[in-house]
Amino acid sequence: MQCSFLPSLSLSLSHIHTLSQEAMGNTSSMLTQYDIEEVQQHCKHAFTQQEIVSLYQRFCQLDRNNCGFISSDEFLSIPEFAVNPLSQSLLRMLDGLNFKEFVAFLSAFSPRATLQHKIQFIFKVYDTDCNGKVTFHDMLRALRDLSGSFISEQQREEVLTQVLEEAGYAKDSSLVLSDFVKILGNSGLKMEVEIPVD
Ligand SMILES: [Ca+2]
Repeated sequence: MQCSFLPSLSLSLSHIHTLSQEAMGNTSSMLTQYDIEEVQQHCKHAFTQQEIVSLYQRFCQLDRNNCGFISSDEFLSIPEFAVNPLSQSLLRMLDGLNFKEFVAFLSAFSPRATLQHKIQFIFKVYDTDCNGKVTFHDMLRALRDLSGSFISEQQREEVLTQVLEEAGYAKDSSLVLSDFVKILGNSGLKMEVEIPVD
């Protein structure tokens, strides 16, 4: 699988902090040291404690109705994301996350994330029906989502068939995580998230 087939994965949370303080809510903007450590453990230390505090502020800004989790609508309420939309599969993964899950989601984009961690994340993006196997149809759906109308359905099928064949798989193969590790293991994946620390 060529690098051009990978989703372009980068998120910027920097512009969120321009939202008013009011939107943060009062009680929800507090994290105890215990909470911070728990979240840090949950994301396998992909973020520093300071980054987690900063992410929590962003999370509270996103969670406009203070219900403890964010919806994809709330995510899209940020003008920059609406203009430059995240793919549907990423949005689907973000929908309904609580803070701990939100940090775990973002941890694949951390510079401290391992290659294995990043590949697992990409596998999830491609496994559009979440059954632990990535089929030709899963990939087509993910690519349709990622490439939009830039290429036709027929071109997409042709290119995908060719890429699979070059990697040694038939069109009816089901790829599991270890196949992704094999294919992407040497690709020098770049995934980044920008987290401003105040
Ligand atoms: Ca699947």
